[in-house]
Amino acid sequence: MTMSTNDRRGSDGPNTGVVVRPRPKTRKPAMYKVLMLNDDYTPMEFVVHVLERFFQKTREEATRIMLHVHRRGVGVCGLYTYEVAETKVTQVMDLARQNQHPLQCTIEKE
Ligand code: TYC
Repeated sequence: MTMSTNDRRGSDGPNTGVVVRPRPKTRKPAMYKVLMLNDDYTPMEFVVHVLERFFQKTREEATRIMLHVHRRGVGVCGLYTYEVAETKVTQVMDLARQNQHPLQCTIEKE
Protein backbone atom coordinates (compact mmCIF):
# COMPACT_ATOMS: atom_id res chain seq x y z
CA MET A 1 0.00 0.00 0.00
CA THR A 2 1.27 3.51 -0.84
CA MET A 3 1.60 6.08 1.95
CA SER A 4 -0.09 9.42 1.43
CA THR A 5 1.94 12.54 2.10
CA ASN A 6 0.09 13.19 5.39
CA ASP A 7 0.61 9.59 6.71
CA ARG A 8 4.39 9.48 6.99
CA ARG A 9 5.15 6.83 9.58
CA GLY A 10 8.70 6.23 8.36
CA SER A 11 12.02 7.71 9.46
CA ASP A 12 11.42 10.88 7.46
CA GLY A 13 8.11 11.77 9.14
CA PRO A 14 7.62 14.43 11.77
CA ASN A 15 9.02 13.52 15.20
CA THR A 16 5.99 12.57 17.33
CA GLY A 17 8.05 12.06 20.51
CA VAL A 18 6.88 8.44 20.78
CA VAL A 19 9.73 6.20 21.94
CA VAL A 20 9.41 2.57 20.98
CA ARG A 21 11.51 0.71 23.55
CA PRO A 22 13.03 -2.68 22.81
CA ARG A 23 11.16 -5.59 24.43
CA PRO A 24 12.66 -6.53 27.82
CA LYS A 25 14.67 -9.72 27.63
CA THR A 26 12.75 -12.83 28.69
CA ARG A 27 14.01 -14.27 31.96
CA LYS A 28 14.31 -17.86 33.13
CA PRO A 29 12.12 -18.43 36.20
CA ALA A 30 13.88 -18.58 39.57
CA MET A 31 14.39 -22.18 40.65
CA TYR A 32 14.02 -23.63 44.14
CA LYS A 33 15.48 -26.76 45.71
CA VAL A 34 13.17 -28.99 47.70
CA LEU A 35 15.23 -30.25 50.64
CA MET A 36 14.47 -33.30 52.78
CA LEU A 37 15.61 -33.26 56.41
CA ASN A 38 16.68 -36.22 58.49
CA ASP A 39 14.97 -37.25 61.71
CA ASP A 40 15.25 -40.27 64.02
CA TYR A 41 11.73 -41.66 63.58
CA THR A 42 10.49 -41.63 59.97
CA PRO A 43 10.99 -45.12 58.49
CA MET A 44 13.51 -45.32 55.65
CA GLU A 45 10.91 -47.12 53.49
CA PHE A 46 8.47 -44.22 53.91
CA VAL A 47 11.08 -41.70 52.72
CA VAL A 48 11.86 -43.88 49.69
CA HIS A 49 8.13 -44.08 48.92
CA VAL A 50 7.77 -40.27 49.14
CA LEU A 51 10.70 -39.76 46.76
CA GLU A 52 9.21 -42.20 44.23
CA ARG A 53 5.66 -40.82 44.50
CA PHE A 54 6.21 -37.05 44.55
CA PHE A 55 9.64 -36.64 42.96
CA GLN A 56 9.46 -39.30 40.21
CA LYS A 57 12.60 -41.04 41.43
CA THR A 58 13.39 -44.66 40.64
CA ARG A 59 13.68 -46.96 43.65
CA GLU A 60 17.46 -46.90 43.27
CA GLU A 61 17.70 -43.09 43.10
CA ALA A 62 15.16 -42.69 45.93
CA THR A 63 17.20 -45.06 48.11
CA ARG A 64 20.41 -43.16 47.30
CA ILE A 65 18.83 -39.81 48.26
CA MET A 66 17.23 -41.23 51.43
CA LEU A 67 20.56 -42.70 52.59
CA HIS A 68 22.33 -39.41 51.80
CA VAL A 69 19.80 -37.54 54.00
CA HIS A 70 20.08 -40.22 56.72
CA ARG A 71 23.88 -39.85 56.84
CA ARG A 72 24.33 -36.14 56.10
CA GLY A 73 21.17 -34.63 57.62
CA VAL A 74 19.79 -32.96 54.50
CA GLY A 75 19.49 -33.70 50.79
CA VAL A 76 18.02 -32.37 47.55
CA CYS A 77 14.86 -34.06 46.22
CA GLY A 78 14.59 -31.88 43.11
CA LEU A 79 14.69 -28.40 41.54
CA TYR A 80 11.42 -26.66 40.62
CA THR A 81 9.76 -23.31 40.05
CA TYR A 82 8.37 -21.78 43.26
CA GLU A 83 4.76 -22.95 43.02
CA VAL A 84 5.70 -26.50 42.04
CA ALA A 85 8.25 -26.67 44.88
CA GLU A 86 5.61 -25.38 47.35
CA THR A 87 3.15 -28.04 46.18
CA LYS A 88 5.73 -30.82 46.61
CA VAL A 89 6.48 -29.69 50.18
CA THR A 90 2.76 -29.61 51.02
CA GLN A 91 2.21 -33.09 49.56
CA VAL A 92 5.16 -34.57 51.49
CA MET A 93 4.19 -32.91 54.79
CA ASP A 94 0.51 -33.91 54.43
CA LEU A 95 1.32 -37.57 53.79
CA ALA A 96 3.89 -37.61 56.62
CA ARG A 97 1.35 -36.08 59.04
CA GLN A 98 -1.36 -38.56 57.99
CA ASN A 99 1.08 -41.36 58.82
CA GLN A 100 2.25 -39.67 62.05
CA HIS A 101 5.85 -39.32 60.86
CA PRO A 102 7.84 -36.17 61.77
CA LEU A 103 9.41 -35.94 58.29
CA GLN A 104 10.30 -32.36 57.36
CA CYS A 105 10.79 -30.85 53.94
CA THR A 106 11.72 -27.25 53.00
CA ILE A 107 12.45 -24.98 50.04
CA GLU A 108 15.69 -23.16 49.32
CA LYS A 109 16.25 -20.69 46.51
CA GLU A 110 18.81 -21.98 44.00
N1 TYC B 1 16.89 -41.46 59.99
C1 TYC B 1 15.69 -42.24 59.67
C2 TYC B 1 15.81 -43.62 60.31
O1 TYC B 1 16.87 -44.03 60.71
C3 TYC B 1 15.49 -42.38 58.17
C4 TYC B 1 15.26 -41.07 57.48
C5 TYC B 1 15.93 -40.80 56.29
C6 TYC B 1 14.35 -40.14 57.98
C7 TYC B 1 15.71 -39.61 55.62
C8 TYC B 1 14.13 -38.95 57.33
O2 TYC B 1 14.57 -37.53 55.47
C9 TYC B 1 14.80 -38.69 56.13
N2 TYC B 1 14.69 -44.33 60.35
